[in-house]
Amino acid sequence: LNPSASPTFVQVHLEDTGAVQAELVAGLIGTGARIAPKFLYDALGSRLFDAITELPEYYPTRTEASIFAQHGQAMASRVAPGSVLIDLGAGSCAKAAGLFPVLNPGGYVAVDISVDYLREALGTLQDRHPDLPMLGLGQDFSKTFALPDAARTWLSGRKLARAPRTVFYPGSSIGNFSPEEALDLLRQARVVCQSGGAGGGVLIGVDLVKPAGLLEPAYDDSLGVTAAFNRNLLLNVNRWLGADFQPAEWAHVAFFDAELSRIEMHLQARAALTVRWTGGERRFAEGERIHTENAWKWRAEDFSALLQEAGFGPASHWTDASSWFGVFWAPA
Ligand code: AVJ
Repeated sequence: LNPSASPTFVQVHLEDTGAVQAELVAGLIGTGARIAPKFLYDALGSRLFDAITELPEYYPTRTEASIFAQHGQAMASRVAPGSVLIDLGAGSCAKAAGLFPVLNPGGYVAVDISVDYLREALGTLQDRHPDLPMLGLGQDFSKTFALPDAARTWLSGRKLARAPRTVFYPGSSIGNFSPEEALDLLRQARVVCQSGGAGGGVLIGVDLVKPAGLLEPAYDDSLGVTAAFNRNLLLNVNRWLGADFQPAEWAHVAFFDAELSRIEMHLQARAALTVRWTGGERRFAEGERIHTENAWKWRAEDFSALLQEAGFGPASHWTDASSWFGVFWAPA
């Protein structure tokens, strides 16, 4: 046991506070107000999301876990041992950690926008795996994704510069991106994979199209945890913007748009109200909504085609018995 082992952390300041505030204000003042889903994940939001994954109605996490449990060995035959596992939106790091024994990575890079939460999770994980080099990256990869210079330096320092790179993106978080944005992210992920040694690729979890009667309860559960998760975004925005959103004045709305093949989440004003922040305000009519999240649902053949369009080699995928969820591997 090496008691001094501890993960390295790098905070990537892609945007300063002013830019985040400008983005928020731009989304709030137009008709069709919107706030990006990344604002769901402050420290409390990350914990509420973890609670969501335990809800009876929220099938994705446990379905994906069952696919990993059943097909982990088959996945391991695709993922080069000793590769650097780059975990996008790592959160509690639990999924990747569960795969360490089958995938045998040579390094672990956990990327998450919620850096405080990551710090805690990665610290605990490093205690359990003192010899695995671990790097925490506080980074918003939703607009552009590339490893920062500090990460490359870190990899070189641990003789991992030429190790294959596996971009691990579980949980169907790719569903937050429109098909065009997802294509863009996958292209960037391929560049990251290709800048390591041969044998890299992506391992990615994708929620599949299913009837609205199964999808909608997963985003509007009977305990109201998803509603709390959605409303908590307003508390986070209050801190960023010095705004005075009152969560109780907003109702959680979630529905499946079959045409667009996506779940939409909104916050709907229960009454006419005005929200004020430092330097501005916005009036909302009763029933007016703020669009907070999209969760696209894919057909397996369409997602394989998307990977191919992004330049990856032929994809493999594994599903559960009901084909509710898919885990895809594609070589870079
Ligand atoms: C983390 C984006 C995969 O879309 O299912 C869960 C987020 N939102 N419940 C999802 C979420 C509401 C989740 N992702």
